Amino acid sequence: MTERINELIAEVEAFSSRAAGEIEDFRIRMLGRKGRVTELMEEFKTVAPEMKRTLGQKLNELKTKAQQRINDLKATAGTSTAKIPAAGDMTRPGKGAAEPTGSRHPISLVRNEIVGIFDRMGYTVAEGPEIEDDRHVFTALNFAPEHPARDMQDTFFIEKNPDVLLRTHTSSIQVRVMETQEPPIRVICPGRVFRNEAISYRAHCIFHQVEGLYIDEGVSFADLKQTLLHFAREMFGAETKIRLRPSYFPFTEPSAEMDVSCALCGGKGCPVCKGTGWLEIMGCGMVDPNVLEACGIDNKKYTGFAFGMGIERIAMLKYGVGDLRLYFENDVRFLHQFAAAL
Ligand code: 2NM
Repeated sequence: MTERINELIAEVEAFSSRAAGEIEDFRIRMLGRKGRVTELMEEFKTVAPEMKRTLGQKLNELKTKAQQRINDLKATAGTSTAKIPAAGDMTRPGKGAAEPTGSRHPISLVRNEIVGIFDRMGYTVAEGPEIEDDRHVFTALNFAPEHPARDMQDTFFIEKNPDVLLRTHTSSIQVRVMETQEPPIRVICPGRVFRNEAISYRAHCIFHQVEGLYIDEGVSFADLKQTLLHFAREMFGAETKIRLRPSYFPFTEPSAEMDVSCALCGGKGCPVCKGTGWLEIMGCGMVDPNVLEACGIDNKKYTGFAFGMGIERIAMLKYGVGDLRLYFENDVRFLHQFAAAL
């Protein structure tokens, strides 16, 4: 009998469950009316009196242990599922960056960089409508009535109305600024522009420009040069050199194209600068007095300079993009390459 009691004590100690049903079954099997412990209690009545003391103690130990074990298990039964909140364990370590992060478009990156440089020189950003009228795109900017840019082949007109068109440059924003603000004026105008071009790797009917304008008393070509030199050094590095070549635009006189020394070869000549050591990046000049007059600014009192650049071209140089069309296709394989840039 001692042996059977010890076996049952071992069984009680080994038993474990979190399921309330299993624990109740175990209780019935041990302590129920026909349970193992109850059976032994019955048997105990018949043992020899000299055995009663030790066997009685053993039997009590078994009964107490079984009862204690069952009570303990019942107290924790069901907790593993019932008490965990629907969201799961909130203290569990995270899975890391499971959601892929987005990236800025290279055109936005370069635009933000250009705007940032001029912002630090005290320029403010101005924007304007993409659908414009003839006056803001051509007439106020000193384009002659028969200028070829006014032709259907270069400009998108809307519904055959010659006075509703898509802007071909962001200078139309600057006309709106000059019409409404008194000098001193310092604005930087980023935006989309539209030209009726056949799409290829080097031309597109939509592209992006940033143009700048500075008007005050006594503004000279020297101010233009120093401003653009500072811009070039900020944008392409402190070692960058600039050169200005004479050019022509209807809205500036004199006009120039600005080149920067090629950052890839340091000016020695390489395939990117086609052996010249220079890269053309923008047009500029002193605002034509006719433009100031057309916009209601006293051209005896004020002078100004203006400049304009294509964002796609600068982004191509900066990121080594060989085909303009990539900027407009929004292929994620292209866009993801700019995820690290800010
Ligand atoms: C360029 C080149 C040179 C320009 C001129 C003006 C305005 F409105 F003041 F007349 N805005 N932008 C300008 C001058 C733009 O882009 C190649």
